[in-house]
Amino acid sequence: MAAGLALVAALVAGYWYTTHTGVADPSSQAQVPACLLPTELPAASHPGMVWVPPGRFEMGDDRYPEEGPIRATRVAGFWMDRTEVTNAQFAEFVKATGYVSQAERPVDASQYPDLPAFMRQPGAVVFSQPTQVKDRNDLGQWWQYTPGAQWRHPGGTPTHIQGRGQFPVVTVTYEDALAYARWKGRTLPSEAQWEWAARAGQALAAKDHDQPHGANTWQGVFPVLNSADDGFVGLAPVGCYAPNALGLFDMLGNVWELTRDVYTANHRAVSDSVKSLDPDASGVRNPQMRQRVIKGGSFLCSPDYCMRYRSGSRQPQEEDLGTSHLGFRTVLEAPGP
Ligand SMILES: [Ca+2]
Repeated sequence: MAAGLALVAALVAGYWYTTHTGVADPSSQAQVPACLLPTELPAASHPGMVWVPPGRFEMGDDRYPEEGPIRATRVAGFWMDRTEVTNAQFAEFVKATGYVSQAERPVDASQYPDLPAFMRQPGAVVFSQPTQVKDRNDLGQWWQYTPGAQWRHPGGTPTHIQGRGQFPVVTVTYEDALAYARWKGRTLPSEAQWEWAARAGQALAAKDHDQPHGANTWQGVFPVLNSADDGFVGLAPVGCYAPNALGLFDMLGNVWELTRDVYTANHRAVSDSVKSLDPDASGVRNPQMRQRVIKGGSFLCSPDYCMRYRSGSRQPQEEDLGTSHLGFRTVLEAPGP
């Protein structure tokens, strides 16, 4: 009986942990779901990637000010990872190169003299679901800087990625993502490339702002109630939902994805061609601005709080700060098939 109660208690605790952090319960040995990707043709030119044809489209959206103005944009063809980069893929990179991610390194105190001591420890920002909130403008009620959080422990030290090789790698920074991409002989997508790929050939600006079906987003009342009608409370393994018309999985939802573009408050400030010229640029106009554009929204995007599960949505992300809802995929600028 006691053993039975202990088992129930453990299951309840595990459920709470997973639902509130979106990452693995450290005590759980349960089988973690994985989703089967369609088999690629053996003759695929670049395995794991799909060809995104060139095109001209109306880039942007009008749901939030930072998405406009909608403007005509031309993109050359390129190859793109068909899924977000996974823990298994990032582990392979780390094993081959000995790379130490930014979340594992101490913060340079001279660069950030005003940071409290705990934020100078290696770590990342982790989402934790509160049971109630007083003010939805106070993000600190559900986002916490967590020493010890890094790609192997995306929810903090007690959490792990065992059995989660097919989940998107998270808490990676711009530098980490670019290092991985270069190791593969690739780069990160520009914002225009990413948005064109997510649109999958649709040239006109999207007017549909509805929450997408077939994507890992948030159903319920953010951030206190997550009904997980889409099947996942937290992160989902890559490829659990149908791909878009180009064969790209999870462009919307699951994790936000880093681009190489410097973030500006709207698209009038810097032209797309200038923003994307140099992946190492840490601020085209303002050297203090160390933010990159992220795209696609995440499992935390909900209709009642952050409708950013759209191709035209965009947000800024500090270059050197990892979070538990942020990942990436790579592109290869090479001739088409
Ligand atoms: Ca979900």
